[in-house]
Amino acid sequence: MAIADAALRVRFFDLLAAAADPAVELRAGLAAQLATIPPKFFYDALGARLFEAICELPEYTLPRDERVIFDRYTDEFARQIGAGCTLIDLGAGDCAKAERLFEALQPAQYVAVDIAGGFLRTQLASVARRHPRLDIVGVAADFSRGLVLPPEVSERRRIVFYPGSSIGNFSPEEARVFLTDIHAQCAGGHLLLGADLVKDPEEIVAAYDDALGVTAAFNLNVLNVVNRIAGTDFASADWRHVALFNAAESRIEMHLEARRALQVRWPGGGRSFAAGERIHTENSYKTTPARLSDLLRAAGFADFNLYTDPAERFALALAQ
Ligand code: AVI
Repeated sequence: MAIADAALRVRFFDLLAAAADPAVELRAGLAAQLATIPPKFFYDALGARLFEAICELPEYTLPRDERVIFDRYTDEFARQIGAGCTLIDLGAGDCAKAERLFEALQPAQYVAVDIAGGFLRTQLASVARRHPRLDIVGVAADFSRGLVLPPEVSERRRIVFYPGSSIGNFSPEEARVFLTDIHAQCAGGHLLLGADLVKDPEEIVAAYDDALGVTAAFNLNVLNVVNRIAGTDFASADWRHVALFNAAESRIEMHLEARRALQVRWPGGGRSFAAGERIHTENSYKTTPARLSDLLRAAGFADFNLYTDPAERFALALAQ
């Protein structure tokens, strides 16, 4: 469904209504023996703002590590990609990372995709004001189970931009399936992918359990989102944020832990949680250059280069 924004020339498509019922998905995850809430539900308007705040935290160095690589290699990326591309920004958020590439890439079309549709719409209005001649398409969609793009998205010289290590929020097998689909959708174009690299576990845990408690607020806010979508009666004060590094899986895990024995109800159901019982809310896999290369190959990208910061904390892959 296109909502014309004639004044700003942003064509906006809300594909969320056509997706599977999120209330059903959430209640099934909560009813499971090991309760889960998928991380895509973090990003309501407040969650998106809290994630922006996380990116400013001293402990969460990932955006700065990634920025070092962009500062050094953006011109080289632009040379390889060529001008006039269709820049498809997955999980666009505030669109800032993609916008920093506009000058070098000179895209013919900018396509921003995000599950936080209202937030994205607001951000795109600002992007359109700053880039009045750019063809802009906004898509509110949950692409975690496959990317569907409206026909208005050009197939010409596509570059799928997936920075920030969101690929790490998929399991390795889910990431392979997801990138295989992206490979097909690139239609011979490029993928520019970010991935956080393994480092000292204490440092990783601090990045997901910061001293100010911003990540705790981000994690707890998901309960408010779930209450709205699934009709549950969570009280965030009954839960505590837990972040731990699972070395065997090379991932940080975020959980919400019940502070006391309690009941959670929703229309047509409910469950009890014992004191200390957890809801698993997010995995964030930390990779190595070798594992990232294997993943790209397995997804069908035969031709790629990896770029890291000097301390090898983060990697960007430009793949074709
Ligand atoms: C969006 N994603 C890459 C972030 C991450 O690091 O996994 C989400 C996040 N969760 C807690 N802090 C940041």
